Amino acid sequence: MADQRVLITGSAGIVGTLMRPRLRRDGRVLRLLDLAPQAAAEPGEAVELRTGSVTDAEAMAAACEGVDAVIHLGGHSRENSWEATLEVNINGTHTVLEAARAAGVSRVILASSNHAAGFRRNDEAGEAGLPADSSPRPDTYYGVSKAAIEALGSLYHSRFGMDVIVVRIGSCFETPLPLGPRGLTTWLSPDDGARLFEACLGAPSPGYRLVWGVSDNTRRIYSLAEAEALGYKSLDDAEVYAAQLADRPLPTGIAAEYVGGPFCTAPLGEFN
Ligand code: 15L
Repeated sequence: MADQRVLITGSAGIVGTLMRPRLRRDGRVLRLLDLAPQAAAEPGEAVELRTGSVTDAEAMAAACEGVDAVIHLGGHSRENSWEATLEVNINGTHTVLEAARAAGVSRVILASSNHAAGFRRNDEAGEAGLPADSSPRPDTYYGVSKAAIEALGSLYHSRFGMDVIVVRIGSCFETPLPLGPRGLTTWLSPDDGARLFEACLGAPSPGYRLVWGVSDNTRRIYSLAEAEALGYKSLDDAEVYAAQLADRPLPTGIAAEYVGGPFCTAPLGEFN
């Protein structure tokens, strides 16, 4: 049987770098696309390195050739100017989806963010957690761009029958420590991140789905039910880091009340 070929955009970014070793599988080739330099292939590592921008239609058309699925992580991962956010995150995602459609790629996984729903109140989350399909309440231009790509993904599913899974990622870092106490709520461990992407790649005929990307943290406020319905099972809990964060100041005011935390008060349009 031919190898499965998975294109990862933004593969040199934080999440891409964490996923590269974790999404390695026999029978799978990872095609890794980024503008930034990437580590050379390790011996035996089945990767195809591509340099290019998600806003470049020609580069994306070439990157999507012969691909079975796309994991689209590329784009600005924090607040930026409106123009840059529009161009890279929204136009870039449109370019990726269009290239995937034209190449006959049947499955696209889009990295959204908790900041698409950043102005939802933490206390909205009931026992099961905030539902993954809560309508957008962005906290930044960045959050608006993530809400827009959720809508684009839905459009490409409805119009072209593509399977599109959108993951509203909490905070995917090696540990929750750089994030402070909020990370005990929002952390998606890298291993759980890989489990979630595997579930997204493997779920039979998912159609359009919107799921939270979070570990089963003791202090979790996002629902896991939607990701679990795809076959995801979290094995990590940020709480194991709680003692190391005990001395760090707790968020206060708006940052404490809303899902987006400090993004809710970050100056709009300013790179941070
Ligand atoms: C995000 O969407 C960012 O990409 C990431 O850098 C983190 O700041 C994360 O949200 C978060 O909310 O912690």
